[in-house]
Amino acid sequence: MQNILKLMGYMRPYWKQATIGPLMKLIEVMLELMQPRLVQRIVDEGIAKGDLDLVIETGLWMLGLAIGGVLFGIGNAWFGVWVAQRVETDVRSALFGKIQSLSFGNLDKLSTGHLITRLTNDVRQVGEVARLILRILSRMPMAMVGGLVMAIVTSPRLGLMFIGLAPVILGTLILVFRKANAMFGEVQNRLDRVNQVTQENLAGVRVVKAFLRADHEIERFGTANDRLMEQTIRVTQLVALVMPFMMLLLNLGVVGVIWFGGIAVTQGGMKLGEIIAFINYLLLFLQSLMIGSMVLIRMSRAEASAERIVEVLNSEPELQDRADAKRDVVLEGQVAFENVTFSYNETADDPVLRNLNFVAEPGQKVAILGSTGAGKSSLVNLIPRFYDVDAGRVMVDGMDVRDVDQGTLRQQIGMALQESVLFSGTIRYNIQYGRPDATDEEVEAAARAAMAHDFIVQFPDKYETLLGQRGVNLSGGQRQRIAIARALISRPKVLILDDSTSAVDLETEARIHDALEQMVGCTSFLVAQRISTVLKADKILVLDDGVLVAEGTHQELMESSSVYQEIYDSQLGEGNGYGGRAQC
Ligand code: DCP
Ligand code: MG
Repeated sequence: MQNILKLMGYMRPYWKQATIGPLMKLIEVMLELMQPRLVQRIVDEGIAKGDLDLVIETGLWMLGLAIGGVLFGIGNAWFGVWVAQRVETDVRSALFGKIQSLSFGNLDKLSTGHLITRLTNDVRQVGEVARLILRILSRMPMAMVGGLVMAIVTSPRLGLMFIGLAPVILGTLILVFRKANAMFGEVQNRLDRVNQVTQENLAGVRVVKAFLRADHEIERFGTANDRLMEQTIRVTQLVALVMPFMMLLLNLGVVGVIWFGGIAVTQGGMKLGEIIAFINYLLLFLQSLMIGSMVLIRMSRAEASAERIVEVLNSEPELQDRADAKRDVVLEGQVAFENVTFSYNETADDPVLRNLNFVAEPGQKVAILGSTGAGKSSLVNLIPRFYDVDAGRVMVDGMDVRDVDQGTLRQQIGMALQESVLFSGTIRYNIQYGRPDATDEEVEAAARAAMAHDFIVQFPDKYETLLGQRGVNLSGGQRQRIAIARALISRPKVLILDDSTSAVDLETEARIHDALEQMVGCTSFLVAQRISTVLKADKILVLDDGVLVAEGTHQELMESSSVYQEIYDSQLGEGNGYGGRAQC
């Protein structure tokens, strides 16, 4: 229960309301505790002695107390909901904020499906627990202790009944509690799986349709869904057993009281009102115990959720800024790799990049060429320090990127990631995403440089055209060009385009590169598959399986690098074979 209790710490800012609410519950219970005594008075002193005035007077008291109880109950509900809802919202915000602060490395490990479950279902569970604690559980101590004390005060002899019942009830509760706890954990795991399958399916629903795999997906989803159902049924059935069992014990208790009490009454040692009052206190005690234990079971269910939330909240971003990290430095744009070795998984014995060395001077255009999987994206991701190197150093302007504040560094690096992800919103919003205070002229200039202006103005709404989620209503090449404009708009000192023109036709691609050429003062890294893209670069880096096999201008490489010549021949040389065609 430690995680759920930890999250209840989010009540702290609202401690006043979180205290007033349960206090009101306390008063409500106290008023309730007086009722059975009044009933006893009506029966033993009013009815038995024919004193009508006493009956009416006591009745009015009971009515007044009942009304008071309702009012305090309403107050408790009001404050309970008020606080619980805020706790839920605050936990959700904290979680969301934490996710934003995590590094690429952390995010590679947490799947989107899991994060969505945490942000929605898990957070709701925590809010529900806060509500239950403030509204129901706060009743338990007072009702149980008060009920017990009042019952014994009312009738010490019948009070012995408690001693027989209590161990049985408590024992059962603890047993069920333990078992349910573990089972609820499994429910959450299976719910995770359902969410993961759903999320993956929705993200790739077009692929599913293209490959006619809907049946397979339905089956996959069905399996996960059924497994969730089975486990939920199992645990719900277990918990459902508790109520009838408790009712049985409760009724046995009542029968016991009436049995022994009845004998005592006929023998003249006890009055009828005493038994009635005692039964009422017994009921109050047992009901609170039952409802309270239900709440505890709910809490143990929420513990699994809380654990997953706390796990994210406690995770530290893999990349931290040093305390003395340099802020507010203005970059010239020199980038250098010194003996860089990098792998995503430090235990892997085959690193993704091995012993890389090169220097890109400010303003140079550097092209990175290499087959798929060679490590091109990995290389450029090291420049804005999305990941840390295993060995060696990545330098900007002679500073190790680990010595520069991440914000300062990334602000001056414009990047179009390999997968051009856009957000729902207008085209202008998406371009301005790179620099929210950019003016309309700057947006247009960036769009022109990225060869996006012409197609944007052909839309009826031009820059105000609304994009769907992830920019679905654009073609792949259009999306790439908006992503380039987004990278350009911050007028970065270092520009990285990771295969950003792969879906653009050759002519437009050439024009984009011409436009980039005009942009002075920015060091650019162009990851490319096509050799035509790299012909004009100041420097071409040829990567092969994580190793830098050649470096130089087109002319130099044509003379010195056989790997480069091969690529050239296969794409632009005689025959233009694009070798190794797949057979149809
Ligand atoms: N890799 C990994 N974990 C990631 C990303 C990549 O383990 N989060 C691995 C897969 C490849 C290697 O790293 O074996 C290099 O991947 P890159 O994405 O750097 O490769 P490229 O960018 O060169 O390939 P492509 O041209 O397909 O984009
Ligand atoms: Mg790549």
